[in-house]
Amino acid sequence: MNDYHAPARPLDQLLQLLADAAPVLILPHNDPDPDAIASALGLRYLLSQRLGLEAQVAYQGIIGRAENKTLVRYLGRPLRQLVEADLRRAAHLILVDTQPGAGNNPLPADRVPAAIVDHHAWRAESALAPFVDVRPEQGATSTIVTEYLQAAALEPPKGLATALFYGIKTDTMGLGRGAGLEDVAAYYYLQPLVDIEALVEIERSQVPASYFQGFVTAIQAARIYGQVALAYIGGMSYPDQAAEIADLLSRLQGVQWVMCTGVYNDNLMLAVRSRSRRTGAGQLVRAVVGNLGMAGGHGTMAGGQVPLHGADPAQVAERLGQAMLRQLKVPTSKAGIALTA
Ligand SMILES: [Mn+2]
Repeated sequence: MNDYHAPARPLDQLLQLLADAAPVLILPHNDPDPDAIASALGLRYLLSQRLGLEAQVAYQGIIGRAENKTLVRYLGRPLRQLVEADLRRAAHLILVDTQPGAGNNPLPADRVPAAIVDHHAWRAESALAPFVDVRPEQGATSTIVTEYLQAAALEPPKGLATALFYGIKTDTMGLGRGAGLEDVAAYYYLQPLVDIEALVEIERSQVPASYFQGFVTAIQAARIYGQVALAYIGGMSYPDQAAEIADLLSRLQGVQWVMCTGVYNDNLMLAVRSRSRRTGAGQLVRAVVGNLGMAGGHGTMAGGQVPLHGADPAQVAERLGQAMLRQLKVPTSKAGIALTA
């Protein structure tokens, strides 16, 4: 499943494919994170510098995390929300940090993207695209795009370098998670080009009061079943909230696996974390979600979403929690222990 699908001379192939000057639309995954945003912008910069082609970058969903909002504000809001007409207008679609059928991008079912650049597990649907660069062994798509820029002898301007650096930094937790040698090389290549003041501003972004309320709710809702922590946090003001809380709970002593669920736009969003080499987060979330929705991710972190279609989200969360415990062979009869009194 983790096949490496990197072309031999990716830069040349990509530029050749898009040299017909037809309109290009770059699509990061929905609710784009820094890695998706930076890789989309890096590709756009490459195309403008090497082909004189002004590609559009548009996303579905929202940029919710305070840090990500600060990042796009700092970059001058270079990407916008996708509208239906964008897809029709574009002759070439490029998917970054996602693949066809992953369930987290706006690619229409009847369109084949011209190019796919991603670091998630290989999906069979990707084989149809004329250009595919999928490298699951790498920690960030920003690393792949940085390599393209280097191959094209293009030094990224300060803003783009900062975004790419932050993309690698967040996706690999500062090179600590799932980073390969290429990520390390790209990270240190970018480091002297980074706008340090801006990066500090981004990382220290202030958050609304609801952010703290979300943590209070989550910590009160958390239940510990041996090495497993489950938390259903109800309504969320942005879809990343479940992931932030899952990250926090995965630091609890003795915990190996975390699943945090919450509601956003009539979907139950899932964030799963694993500290175990035996059962990774990606395989876990796929097993838990099954055919109820979409799921995907890496060994240590993964996510998914289940459309609610009006169902009671607390009940759906409960069922998924039971499925998670069954997967991890925790007796489901066991009562969970609250984190706080
Ligand atoms: Mn990524």
